[in-house]
Amino acid sequence: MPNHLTQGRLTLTPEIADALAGNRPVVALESTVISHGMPYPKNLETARALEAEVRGAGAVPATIAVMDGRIRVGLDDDALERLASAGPAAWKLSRRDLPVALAVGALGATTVAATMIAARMAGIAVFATGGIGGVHRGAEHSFDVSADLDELARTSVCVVCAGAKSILDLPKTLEVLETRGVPVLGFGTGEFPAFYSRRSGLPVSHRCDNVTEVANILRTKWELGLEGGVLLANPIPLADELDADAMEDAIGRALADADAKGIKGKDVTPHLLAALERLTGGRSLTANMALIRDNARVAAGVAAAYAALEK
Ligand code: PSU
Ligand code: MN
Repeated sequence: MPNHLTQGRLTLTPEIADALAGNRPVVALESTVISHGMPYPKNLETARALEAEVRGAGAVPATIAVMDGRIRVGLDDDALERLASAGPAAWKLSRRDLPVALAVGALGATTVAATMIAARMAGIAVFATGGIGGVHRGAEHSFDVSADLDELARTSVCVVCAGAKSILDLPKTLEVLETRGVPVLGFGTGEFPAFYSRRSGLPVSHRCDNVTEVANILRTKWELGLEGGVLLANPIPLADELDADAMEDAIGRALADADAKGIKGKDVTPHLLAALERLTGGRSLTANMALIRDNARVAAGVAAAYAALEK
């Protein structure tokens, strides 16, 4: 990899390093959604489409993954192909796994938590994903609460998502975010979106109607020394929304299937995503691809507005 910039364990592409040095907008993108969230080759198609979406909206995309003992910030076409074709054979890396994968030289995809860590190290303020991890249904028994929530509490990055899937317990997820001091902003909505549906009936902490307002909130939070993330929830585009009752039915079956098979720990979320895709005849996948592209577009707008404030 000639001409790549290295900073500690990070390897940045020259384009990303230049953009950051020149205070031009950069958007981080995660890779677990590529390896564990979608099947090959739709995952590769989505990864490329996301990068194009970010570029089309005037920012530089930075897809993040772990390869050959380095945190790669910005993946070229070969690297994207390598990760997408590995699929679930790549490690799924959250905060606890990141040092292990680097030390042993594993191929790893970063979750929301690990992508936030890498983005922060690189100096990238805005990150787009599909859905965040959260408090799982039945967490009072399983204790299954995603490390994404703790990361949002401590790492200063704005995460643009379409809310969270109702494979999770959304009221409990929002309670934890409130306790841990994470602003949950609705983009053009006062309601926290439920991934496939634009509505959940649950309020966000504040509604924002434009990217400048979001950027001002980011700057104010971090200037105050209040470290930690901000969640920007952007509802799925109207045309791509799925029927809420049908999805609830599919989610019930996916949960029952995971339970019957005794799926635990970090395998739960990927298992549920794959089951949903089967149960909806691929419609969940199409919706997922559409919403994540829209999030990439919005994130690019936020990154541009934030960069403009720093000028
Ligand atoms: N939710 C989705 N799609 C995803 C994920 C979550 O709707 O692809 C992925 C993200 O990478 C997220 C991770 O950070 O799963 C959360 O995993 P866990 O629940 O094991 O913390
Ligand atoms: Mn978990």
